[in-house]
Amino acid sequence: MLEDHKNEAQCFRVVHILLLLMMAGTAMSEHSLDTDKEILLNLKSFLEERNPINRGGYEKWNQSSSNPCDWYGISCSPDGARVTGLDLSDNRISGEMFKSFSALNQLQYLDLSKNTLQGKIPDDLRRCHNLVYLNLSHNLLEGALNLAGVTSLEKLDLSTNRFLGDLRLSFPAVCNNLVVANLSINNFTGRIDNCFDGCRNLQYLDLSSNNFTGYLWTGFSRLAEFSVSENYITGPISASSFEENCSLVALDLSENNIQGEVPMQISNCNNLVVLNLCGNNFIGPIPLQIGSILTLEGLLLGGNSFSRVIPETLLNLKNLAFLDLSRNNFGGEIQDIFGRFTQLNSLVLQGNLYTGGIVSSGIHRLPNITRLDLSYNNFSSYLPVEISQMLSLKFLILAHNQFTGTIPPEYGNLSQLQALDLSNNGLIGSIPPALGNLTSLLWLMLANNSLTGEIPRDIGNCGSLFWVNLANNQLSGAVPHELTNIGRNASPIFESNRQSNHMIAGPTECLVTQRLLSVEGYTPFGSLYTIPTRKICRRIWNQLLKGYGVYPVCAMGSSVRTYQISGYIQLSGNQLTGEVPQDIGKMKNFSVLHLGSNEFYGKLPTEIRNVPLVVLNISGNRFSGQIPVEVGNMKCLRSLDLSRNNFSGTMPMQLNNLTELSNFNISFNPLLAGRIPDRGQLGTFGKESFMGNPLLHSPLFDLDDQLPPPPPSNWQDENDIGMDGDGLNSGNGFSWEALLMGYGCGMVFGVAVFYITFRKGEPNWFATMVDGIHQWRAQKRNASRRGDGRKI
Ligand SMILES: *[C@@H]1O[C@H](CO)[C@@H](O)[C@H](O)[C@H]1NC(C)=O
Ligand SMILES: *[C@@H]1O[C@H](CO)[C@@H](O)[C@H](O)[C@H]1NC(C)=O
Ligand SMILES: *[C@@H]1O[C@H](CO)[C@@H](O)[C@H](O)[C@H]1NC(C)=O
Ligand SMILES: *[C@@H]1O[C@H](CO)[C@@H](O)[C@H](O)[C@H]1NC(C)=O
Ligand SMILES: *[C@@H]1O[C@H](CO)[C@@H](O)[C@H](O)[C@H]1NC(C)=O
Ligand SMILES: *[C@@H]1O[C@H](CO)[C@@H](O)[C@H](O)[C@H]1NC(C)=O
Ligand SMILES: *[C@@H]1O[C@H](CO)[C@@H](O)[C@H](O)[C@H]1NC(C)=O
Ligand SMILES: *[C@@H]1O[C@H](CO)[C@@H](O)[C@H](O)[C@H]1NC(C)=O
Ligand SMILES: *[C@@H]1O[C@H](CO)[C@@H](O)[C@H](O)[C@H]1NC(C)=O
Ligand SMILES: *[C@@H]1O[C@H](CO)[C@@H](O)[C@H](O)[C@H]1NC(C)=O
Ligand SMILES: *[C@@H]1O[C@H](CO)[C@@H](O)[C@H](O)[C@H]1NC(C)=O
Ligand SMILES: CC(=O)N[C@H]1CO[C@H](CO)[C@@H](O)[C@@H]1O
Repeated sequence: MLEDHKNEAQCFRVVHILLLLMMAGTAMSEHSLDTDKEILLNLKSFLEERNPINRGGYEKWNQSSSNPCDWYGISCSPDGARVTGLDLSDNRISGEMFKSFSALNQLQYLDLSKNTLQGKIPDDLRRCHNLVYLNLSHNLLEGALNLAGVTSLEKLDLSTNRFLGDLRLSFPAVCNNLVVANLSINNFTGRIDNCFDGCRNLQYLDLSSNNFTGYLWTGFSRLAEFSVSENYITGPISASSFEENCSLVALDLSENNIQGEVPMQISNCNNLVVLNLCGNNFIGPIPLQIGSILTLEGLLLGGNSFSRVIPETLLNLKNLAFLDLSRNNFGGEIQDIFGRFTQLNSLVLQGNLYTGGIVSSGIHRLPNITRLDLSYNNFSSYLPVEISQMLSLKFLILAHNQFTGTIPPEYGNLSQLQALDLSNNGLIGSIPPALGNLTSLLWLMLANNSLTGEIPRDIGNCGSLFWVNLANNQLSGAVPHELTNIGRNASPIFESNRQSNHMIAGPTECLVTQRLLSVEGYTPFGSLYTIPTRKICRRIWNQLLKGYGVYPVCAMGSSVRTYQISGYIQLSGNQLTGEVPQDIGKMKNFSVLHLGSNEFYGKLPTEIRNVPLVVLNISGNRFSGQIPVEVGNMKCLRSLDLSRNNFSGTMPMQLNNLTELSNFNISFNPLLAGRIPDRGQLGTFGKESFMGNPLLHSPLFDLDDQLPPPPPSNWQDENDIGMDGDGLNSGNGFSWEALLMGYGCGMVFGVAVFYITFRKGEPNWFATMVDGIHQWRAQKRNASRRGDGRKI
């Protein structure tokens, strides 16, 4: 009885507890806007904990309104009952990802792109069954990818992260509704050939810049756009991959190891606008059936071993604007047929083995060419005057050939010309004054020829000229003071490039960018860009052409840097003489001045302090007098080389104020006296920076024990630290070799698509243009990827 009572009471208690639990349970499962708000406030404190300063828009949550639907970055269902979208893109969020997104159980849209999120994607995300849009691109997320469970996804963007491993945990699990998937620029590995068969709705798939191996997925022909560029895909392409109803608009297989012939069935893809097969091992003929793809605007076949015959059928491609047949080992005279591609805008034949001249082919009569790149061949004729008839030319790249003779003054008639690159040829004679008529010119690259005479004062008329490289010629005479007028105003050109939806960039952009970036072993980008992919290169180039600064430059006397466009003057390795014009102070748009290994003399003008220089190299001249104390006020200097001159007096202590200096050389100025400080910036440099100066004293090392042997010859020195060569790698793990892999046709693709999508108003999906500097910095890329011997 007592027992019973006890039992009853116990039973009652159990029921009671159960009841309570059930009530609590229903209360918990009853989601509402209030619970959503609760979770968002948890998210807010989670983020605030990890981001004590520099918080994003989420910081204001709850400040203006208690209804979360009004909060920054939040969107709700049409009835306002639940939170359905969260956009914290570009919100300066770092740290790990929030682990309870699934508690927002109506969440359909999640955008955390362009932050610096780290670590793995938490398992919790797999429970977000309603997610339709997930964008985690441009972060530092890592680990294997498992999104199984996120089955409603339509758009997935994981590009530019550090994900690893193969895709099998997520694909085909997330495939049902998937339309867009961007996995590019990660570290994914493994095969792709059976991952996407189940993705019946897929239209846009970007797998570029990963480490995928194995054979190509054969199902791609039902997509609209497919890129697997920059991977390690092997094997032949099977003819059956090109189904009869192929709907591809853009196909990019560039920079892989795909072998064999290109199947003629490719012509089934009769909507193709861009076809990029660059940088593979294709052999055999270029299929003449390509000539029936009348929509084709970009055809990129460089870096393969196609046979030399270009099918006549390609002449039918009325829309063809871009033709790239670089690096195909074509020898002999340039094929005549190129002279008949009158529809072309860009013709890129660099890196072949062409010999002889170019006039016989008739390409100089092509009416609409804006870009002609014949660099890295073996042309050996005189520089053809006929090129001056190509009045639409904007980019003329003839570098690295054996062109001889003089520069025709008629080139001064190319009024649209923005880049003239004739470097590394055998050109003689003087620089024609008529080049001063090139008022659109941004680049003048004449380095490594045998040019003589003076720099014509007319060049000073080139008001938009920003990047001048005349190094390693035999130029003589004084630098005309008119030269200081260059680069005073390039806005009209930049403005017109901004207006132009046409492809202003192109395959040589990495080459030119390389030269731009690496003056004297200094790459302003070295510390900014650790992802040396062709995408970065293309963006930099595009930004430069539009006059958007890509690296920070500081104004006189200030160390505050702002993004602005800034040029260089590279005159080293000539026989230039005279004094540096005092007008030099006007050159506010220049950050690199290289006058090394010439015969300049006199004082270094104090006005130089007005130029926002980052690099100043005047070594190997006959400068004399005091080193101007004003140099100590050039706060942005990172590299200062005054070595091998006749400077005298005391070394100014103000140089110790140059806190950004990482390269300093004052050696072999034997008349220079003074004491080398043991602290401050100058105290950070070793003996090499000061040797050969017996009157200098250092508490740290002995400088007068012996006078070391004289420095190596100027020319040698130029090559060591010059515009090219090994100096390129000097910037903080930034490998140009890696960057240049894929230069050439590979990168045109994006540009071409940019052009096309812009023009047609289609989704701009291959070229996210100028998306800021900050995320480039954030992303780490193995600088040595692509270091696998692929040639430019
Ligand atoms: C993802 O976000 C990035 C950066 O915010 C944006 O450029 C990209 O277009 C987005 N991806 C998709 C598929 O919408
Ligand atoms: C890819 O993996 C390699 C080797 O594990 C590493 O060196 C590199 O930094 C990784 N790259 C990225 C983008 O995560
Ligand atoms: C294309 O054709 C194949 C058979 O050749 C068929 O299975 C597929 O459904 C077709 N695709 C479309 C989009 O029509
Ligand atoms: C050249 O360009 C002009 C203007 O864009 C165009 O009208 C003309 O048809 C083009 N010529 C050829 C041969 O494509
Ligand atoms: C280029 O031409 C020069 C002579 O003009 C010759 O010595 C050299 O071997 C040629 N190079 C190639 C790669 O054919
Ligand atoms: C081109 O330039 C040359 C020399 O500068 C000049 O004599 C000639 O008249 C110009 N030709 C045309 C067609 O403008
Ligand atoms: C081109 O340059 C030459 C030499 O500087 C000059 O005589 C001529 O007038 C210029 N022509 C034009 C069209 O500006
Ligand atoms: C100049 O010539 C040297 C020696 O041949 C070569 O190493 C270097 O690459 C050339 N410089 C440029 C700017 O191409
Ligand atoms: C620069 O250096 C001089 C001499 O060493 C010193 O007097 C001056 O305060 C320094 N100026 C700045 C801005 O640091
Ligand atoms: C994928 O992302 C990369 C890097 O963010 C971007 O360059 C590319 O255009 C994107 N591709 C698509 C298809 O959106
Ligand atoms: C991807 O390939 C690059 C270049 O071959 C290599 O350095 C890197 O280690 C690879 N990453 C992985 C994760 O295999
Ligand atoms: C500053 C502010 O508006 N705070 C409000 C945040 O929301 C809670 C309730 O959700 C209010 O009590 C606070 O006043």
